Amino acid sequence: MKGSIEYVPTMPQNPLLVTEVLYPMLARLLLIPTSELAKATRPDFLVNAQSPVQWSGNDWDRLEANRQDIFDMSAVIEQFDQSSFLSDGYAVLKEIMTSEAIREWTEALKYGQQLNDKLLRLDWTQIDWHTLGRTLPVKSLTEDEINNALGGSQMVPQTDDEAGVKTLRQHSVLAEYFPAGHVPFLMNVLTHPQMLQLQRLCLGCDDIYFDHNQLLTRPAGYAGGAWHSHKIGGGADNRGIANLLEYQAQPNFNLVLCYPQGFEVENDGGLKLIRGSHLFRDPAGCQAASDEEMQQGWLAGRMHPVTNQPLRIEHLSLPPGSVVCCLSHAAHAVAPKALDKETRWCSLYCYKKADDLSGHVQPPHSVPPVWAMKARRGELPVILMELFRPSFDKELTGGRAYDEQVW
Ligand SMILES: O=C(O)CCC(=O)C(=O)O
Ligand SMILES: [Fe+2]
Repeated sequence: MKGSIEYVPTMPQNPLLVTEVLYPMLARLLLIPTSELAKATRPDFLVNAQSPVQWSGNDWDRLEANRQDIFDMSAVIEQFDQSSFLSDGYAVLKEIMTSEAIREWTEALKYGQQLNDKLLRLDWTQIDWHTLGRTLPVKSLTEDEINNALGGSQMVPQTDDEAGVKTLRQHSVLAEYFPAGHVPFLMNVLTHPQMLQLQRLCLGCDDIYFDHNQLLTRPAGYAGGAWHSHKIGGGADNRGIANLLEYQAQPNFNLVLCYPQGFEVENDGGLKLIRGSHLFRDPAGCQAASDEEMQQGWLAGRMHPVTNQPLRIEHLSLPPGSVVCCLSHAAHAVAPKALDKETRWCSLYCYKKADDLSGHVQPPHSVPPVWAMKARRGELPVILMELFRPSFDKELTGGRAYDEQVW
């Protein structure tokens, strides 16, 4: 009908896992060649010829053939202790990146941010919305909203999809979400044997899976991030204190925060954490807007369940080339960034394990549909297909398509 706007429901988080019949415009998307969908996720104006979502078999072979070390594994082994990691919920690994990795990682994060900024500035009517499974948005971001989001992460408003931001996030058109699909070095890291070895050490098992990947860029003037922790789903949240054996058996997530340029302890966008907080499994209660509120609230009188020492806030300061691994439920926050400081660069890679009791793996929070489709169709290297398996294998997820989560 002329003048009417076609109603299209939003794409489910993991469309290959849902059992209900999808609306035709969404169902179409899952049937087209992945090259067509990949092209729609990379509008011409982004001008990114190297984008891994458009790689051929030769490009994947080249990645494998040219891999260099990213970590000094002897430094990792020296600093990492599995039992401390399980009881602290954190492993702080200082200066473990090779000097070449520091250089390339920093460049990659800057480039990813440039792509994100470029998309924010350009004309979204040029985007092939139909192939992305929705109609042309009726609203645009305002000038202020765009300016506020430029140069940083998690700043684009997305409480609804009226301007199309949720769609651009889910499909990783916005490079801050799944930047490994935009920047070759970040894909190298995601699939790198040394990164995967680190995950196996942290999660304490051989079979590991990918969950999500983001840029976490904190520019001068960043206001700081409140205290929070992340849910796991699958019935493992808000269940009260767990002992270490019970904790290890859960379908845990490992958030890996990679800081190629590090940060200082104060007003530099640095990470703050509370060792032992994860064992309380309390993402609903363990929240606070400031350190003071945390100290007077959730933290007051709490003891580490293993060491029996009072829980306390730590403000980290990290040299370049450092990585922080953070187990599910572990409380963390981010310091503000002063106006006269340089941007803090970070990329987050989140991996996870199965529930030891059921064997099930939680559905991923953010594998873009085109990557799930490539994985299911056998278009990716075997390791990537296995890492992405929870995005398409209903048996592995125990029939779950998503879990209610806040990131
Ligand atoms: O920016 C950081 O260092 C951490 C951000 C964070 O905690 C999050 O995105 O959940
Ligand atoms: Fe977080």
